[in-house]
Amino acid sequence: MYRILLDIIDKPRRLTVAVSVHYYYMIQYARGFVTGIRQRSFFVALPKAAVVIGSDSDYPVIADMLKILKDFGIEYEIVISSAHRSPARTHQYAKKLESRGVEVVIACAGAAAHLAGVIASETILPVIGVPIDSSPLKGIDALLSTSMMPAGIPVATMGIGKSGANNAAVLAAQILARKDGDLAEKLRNYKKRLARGVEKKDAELQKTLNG
Ligand code: C2R
Repeated sequence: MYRILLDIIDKPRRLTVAVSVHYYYMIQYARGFVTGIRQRSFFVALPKAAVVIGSDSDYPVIADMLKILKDFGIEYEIVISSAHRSPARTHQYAKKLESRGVEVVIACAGAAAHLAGVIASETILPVIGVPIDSSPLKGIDALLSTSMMPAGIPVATMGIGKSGANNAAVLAAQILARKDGDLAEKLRNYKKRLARGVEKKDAELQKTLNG
């Protein structure tokens, strides 16, 4: 890609192009400070996955999910936005996801969790919902509010809490792997590791029981 660009652009213009690209990223970065929606890093490629949480109190439940995304090598961004408490920010963020190159969204919220549904209403990207067990109803409320969407606006709803959050990362990887052979291979290896883990546990159990 860069080689093709270098061939097309003649030498005197290369500096101009480089400076323009540099300023473009500087402007994007500065804009991030104003809107509160930042790229993960100045130089890093645009994120493929967007993780949205309704509150900072949800973070401990989804921390492992971020590790799974990282292990799969998926560029992601994470933002706090609430469909209830910051509706304008949530709508604005959801509307821009597709044009920013994001390919899959993971929306995580507890209690009366309308976050995933509201994001899904503003984008044609696949939205994965994670119900967080943060309320006295221990996530049952969030599970129903995330999953029981009106026909036409689907949210791929995971199970409640940490395992649901981890599955959201795996499902996001599976969606992205349709266009990414390396990621597909990582997923195949991931499944093999899971199977080996079960065999190991079974061997240990048999050893304990049979001496
Ligand atoms: P606080 O801990 O901030 O009081 O939030 C959050 O996801 C969190 O689990 C309590 C819970 O409220 C959830 N929340 C939503 C939405 N915004 C925040 N369900 C929403 O817009 O759907």
